[in-house]
Amino acid sequence: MELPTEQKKNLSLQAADNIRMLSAAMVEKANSGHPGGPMGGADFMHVLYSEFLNFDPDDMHWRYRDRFYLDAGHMSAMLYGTLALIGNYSMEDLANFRQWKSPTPGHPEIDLDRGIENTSGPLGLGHAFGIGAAIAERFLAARFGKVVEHKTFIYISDGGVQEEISQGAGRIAGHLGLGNITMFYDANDIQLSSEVDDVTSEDTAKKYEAWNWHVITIDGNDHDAIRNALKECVAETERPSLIIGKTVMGKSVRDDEGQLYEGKVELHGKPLGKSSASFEKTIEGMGGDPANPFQIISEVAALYEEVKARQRTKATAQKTAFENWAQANPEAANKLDSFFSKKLPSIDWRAIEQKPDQATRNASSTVLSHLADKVENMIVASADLSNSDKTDGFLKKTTIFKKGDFSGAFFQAGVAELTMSALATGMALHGGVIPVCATFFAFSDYMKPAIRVCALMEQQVIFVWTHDAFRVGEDGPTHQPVEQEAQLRLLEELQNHSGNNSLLALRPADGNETTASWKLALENNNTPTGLIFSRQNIKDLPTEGVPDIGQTVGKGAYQVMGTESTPDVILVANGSEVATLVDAAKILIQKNNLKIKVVSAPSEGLFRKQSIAYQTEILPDNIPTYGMTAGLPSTLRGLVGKHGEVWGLNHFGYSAPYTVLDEKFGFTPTQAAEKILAFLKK
Ligand SMILES: Cc1ncc(C[n+]2csc(CCOP(=O)(O)OP(=O)(O)O)c2C)c(N)n1
Repeated sequence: MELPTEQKKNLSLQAADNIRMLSAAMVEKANSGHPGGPMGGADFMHVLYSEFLNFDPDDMHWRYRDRFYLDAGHMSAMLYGTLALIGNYSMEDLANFRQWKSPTPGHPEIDLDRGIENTSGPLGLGHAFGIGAAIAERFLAARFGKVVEHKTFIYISDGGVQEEISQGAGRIAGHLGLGNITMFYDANDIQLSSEVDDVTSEDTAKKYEAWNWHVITIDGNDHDAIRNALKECVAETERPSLIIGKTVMGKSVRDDEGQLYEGKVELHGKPLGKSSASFEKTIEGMGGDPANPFQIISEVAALYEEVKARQRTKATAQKTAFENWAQANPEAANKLDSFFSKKLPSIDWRAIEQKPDQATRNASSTVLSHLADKVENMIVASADLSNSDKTDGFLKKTTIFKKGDFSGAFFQAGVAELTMSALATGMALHGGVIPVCATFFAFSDYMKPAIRVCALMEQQVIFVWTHDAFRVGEDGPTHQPVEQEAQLRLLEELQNHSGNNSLLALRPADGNETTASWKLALENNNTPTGLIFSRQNIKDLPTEGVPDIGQTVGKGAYQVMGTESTPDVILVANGSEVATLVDAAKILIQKNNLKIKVVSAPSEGLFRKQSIAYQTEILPDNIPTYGMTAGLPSTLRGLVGKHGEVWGLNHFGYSAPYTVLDEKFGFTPTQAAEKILAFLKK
């Protein structure tokens, strides 16, 4: 039965108040957290979830659901409170906010069962994930049509708008005309330690309009205004929409006297009871029971039962339409299913012919060119370096994304590495696509915050980094990666929540290893992978006696060159330094009659996951081991053991042709041979 309009309005407000009360109670009970933002945003959340967002309450994983991405992770209580109204959290879950192993961590972590689409906390990333997801939706819609279409809703706050990534994400969304996006900007004029006016005087509406967004400014606590704005934005299909909701920080908060105490900086990040506000008076003011605040008001519960019933009916109708389509289009439906279920097409990796002695970035290009014909759901991106990072091997076979045309599979991100990484992560979160993004290795520093959260969320994003060493030479020290690989090896070591290495980082040594590394990257669908490629040509490694290259690279480290008896020394490296060590070994064998084993170790993280027996077979700890890396010596320290030695770079490079740098920095085979002899004499 439909309620009369007036009653509906009151009920709507009651539901928002319910979210406010739950949010305040969570923070109060945990004695830590952020009550003010959630209390201001509750009105939008209620209207969105009860009237606009399409989802199936019985199947939160439904592939074609509308997506909701929260940028402001500190407002987690608001999201948990809203999702509690649809039954995805119990009152006990909420009461355990921020506690050990509770499903309600301080900042939300991806949990599709409960409706959490993304991990958020580092401001700015969450909304870029949403925009990435919207790109994935357009990509799939261009191939499968209406049945896969859905909307993407995003929630951003002042902090997210101020983070620089919003410039890249906003530019891209406007440029690509992503009309499937509606972003609510919770503009409450207050941030963590200051008022917004203290840090900016920009006209945010004009800024987004300049990027081709459709912008509406409303009273963000007025339910009818929110409703009308959402209606208008959902109808807009040519441009992304921004609703600037002027909200009140700590809406409905009261002080000890029972007077409203709203819009204060101190309400941002501490329990009401620890501020000049009163938790009890605040809850009472909204009609709740301060002694028992973890409650869903019965009328609100009934309203959400209706919401769920309506959602079920709608989802069922949409699923039936999908089934009809699938029956009429079995081939397309199978393909779509394989995309979402991460089934790869059969790829004949041996058919990929690598030219001898080439740069691994070129070898990567050869692989990409092959994959462009085979892996139809790969999206490759580059931050304006496609002809240098050699993703152009893929680009030559497809076209770039354009407004209204997502039939191609290449995303020119522009010079925006962090944005590109976060968008790629969002594409992965959406599902159905395999995102790849590329730039120079030195600029992986610009991507690190997104890589970290991507790793935490266990998403398959393939990062391609070329120009992997000081051998970018003439470009000077700014472009010469030195400590970057060591950082990635740390991320490999860091375990994700599933107990796996949070990243797979591979630095292949030649063309064959490059093909094998790409295979591993594509098959590794539960963590990000970093592929690190050289700019300069590299001599191929000897393959004599090496079993299947795919398998050996897959073990993280393997023997490239051996000796019948116990070696006098083991040489270990990855990337182009392996070929240098092979040449050094040849000198030492010939001139000094040494017995030498050379090990290529494209991924220490992967190697450490092998059996102890394998690890000791490849790198026994009773034989002197010498490592060489173009990065910081610590890159290889773990592999050479405590008696070993590593030759690496412990300083920024200098500008000069790379052959000169090789000489000056001690990276020629002759120099390596001398250093190894000196090491053995110690
Ligand atoms: C990248 C990043 N920097 C800093 C923070 C710490 N932080 C959390 S919230 C916040 C500012 C919040 O202001 P706003 O976005 O307006 O949220 P509100 O105060 O309205 O809750 C800051 C600086 C963060 N979470 N992420």
